[in-house]
Amino acid sequence: MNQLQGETIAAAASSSNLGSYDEAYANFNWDEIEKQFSWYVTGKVNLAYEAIDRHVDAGKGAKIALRFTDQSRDEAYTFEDLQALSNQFANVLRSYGITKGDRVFVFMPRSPELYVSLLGIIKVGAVVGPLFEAFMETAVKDRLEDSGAVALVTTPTLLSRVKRNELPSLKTIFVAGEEIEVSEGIVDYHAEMAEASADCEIEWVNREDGLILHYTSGSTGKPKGVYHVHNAMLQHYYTGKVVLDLQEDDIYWCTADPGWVTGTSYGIFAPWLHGVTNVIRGGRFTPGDWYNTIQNNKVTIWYSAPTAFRMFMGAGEDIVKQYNLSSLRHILSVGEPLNPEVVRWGNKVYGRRIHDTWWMTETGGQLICNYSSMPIKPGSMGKPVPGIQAAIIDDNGKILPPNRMGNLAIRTPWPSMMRLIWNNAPKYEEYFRIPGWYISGDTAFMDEDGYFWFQGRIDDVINSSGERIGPFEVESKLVEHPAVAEAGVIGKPDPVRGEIIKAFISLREGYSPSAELKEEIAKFVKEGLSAHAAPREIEFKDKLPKTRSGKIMRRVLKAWELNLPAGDLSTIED
Ligand code: 6R9
Repeated sequence: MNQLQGETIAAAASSSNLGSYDEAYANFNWDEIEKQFSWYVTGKVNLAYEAIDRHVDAGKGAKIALRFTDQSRDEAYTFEDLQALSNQFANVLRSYGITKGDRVFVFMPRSPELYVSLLGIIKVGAVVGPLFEAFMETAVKDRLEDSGAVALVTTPTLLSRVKRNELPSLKTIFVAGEEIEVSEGIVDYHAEMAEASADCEIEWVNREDGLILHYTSGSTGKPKGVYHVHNAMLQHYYTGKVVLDLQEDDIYWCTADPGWVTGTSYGIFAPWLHGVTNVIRGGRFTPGDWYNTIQNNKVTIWYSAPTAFRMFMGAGEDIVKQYNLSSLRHILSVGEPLNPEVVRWGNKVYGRRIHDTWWMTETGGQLICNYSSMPIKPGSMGKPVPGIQAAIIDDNGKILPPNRMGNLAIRTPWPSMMRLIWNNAPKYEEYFRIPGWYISGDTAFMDEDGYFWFQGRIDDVINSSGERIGPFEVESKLVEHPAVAEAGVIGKPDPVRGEIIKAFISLREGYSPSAELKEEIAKFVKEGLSAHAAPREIEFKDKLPKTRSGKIMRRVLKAWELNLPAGDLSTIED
């Protein structure tokens, strides 16, 4: 099915939290994980306590929890600092009547205030809704309206994008900035924080009480509010241990914004549940800035995305040599298929393997991953996390044998599984239409060794002359060509073949579009992959349309091609 299946990169000899994958998988038991938390004793829980206060109670209050840098700030906060600040904000929230179950949104660029606010919201038992700072008026309004948000934390600049008069449920807006003009419903965040007590009685909730609401775009219609509960922390904690491989002295950097689920589950919850030092970098930055962040903070674990790794590959090897990246112990990726070429490049240039991880907003945590103790097959997402059963099934729920492409499905339930789509029960039920399974909407196959190989979103699979082709395989071959920086592949309707493959390509520095180059690239795929997988049409673009989490938006490419409406574009990058 895939000519890459035989290639493996062995695990490094160093020790890891997981140890033998097969043993961990066979002996796994969620009860053992639960025993590590205080709720096992009290029956009540609060994720913010487990992430921050518990470490203070355990005598680690003076340890650095957060190192924040952007163009204008460079600050460090201990666990004790975060405990006090989030207590203060929890008290501010309470003084405005905000209580358990309320939806409170954060709409601000990455800053210490964002992280403090988010923790404070969780401490009062409210449900936090993080938004990308780049959202414009309609995107903000849709989400606040659908969720019935009662409060929002934002900055003076972003406040102008909040249509207050059209949002009757939105009672209070906390504005964090200088010289805030206070008026009905507009509160000066810093002034209130200065007055608030740093002691606070945490709202102890049930495991199944609401934690976070992440809006994510479908291909059509409005974004869906994916609702997660405190119980998800079991998955955050366990995957933090065995996938991120978090250990006491690690300096951890997840590059994702909290507007994306990666920026909360693994940018906040997993690292702090483990009490490690978390590096947060704000602002936009160049490859040099990224490497600088690793070098200056002595980052040991780095979690990023294929779009970033492709950018580094494009920027080349020379720039890597200008930095000392020797602190790095473990590198991970999520969000999109990780092209084998990128894994090979990373292994050569960083001298470290890049570990792909697969999961979704809806799954709340990592489900299929590569582990530091297991061989990597470049191009494969790896194997199910212990405690998770994954399979490839057909549309009737029949489990398919190895090497057959089908629906990537997960046995229900698991601790971080979404519990609701806000206001949209029919949408929720679609994911569970086959009894006993969660249907991801991705297609994949599993090989004889139990490794899973991503093929595409169901809607993206191409059918050309009766052959089913996953766009990812073609895109990965395309980025092996020296001229290609990024590629997005779609099926274009064709009267003879059903569909033909069309590739949209952005070129690397130093290459310019030409008919010869198109031919050469098509030939490269034909010879390297197969004739039926070679694009019959190629179009060069300066940039490909991407989401804020770095995913190439194939449905936008398709809409361009077919002159159709592109659906919800609120998460597009530009
Ligand atoms: C965490 C996150 C989910 C969709 C998912 C899939 C794609 C994510 C991937 C991957 C191939 C990986 N995806 N990780 N595809 N390999 N390692 O990304 O959540 O933004 O909801 O996206 O992203 O198509 O279904 P979300």
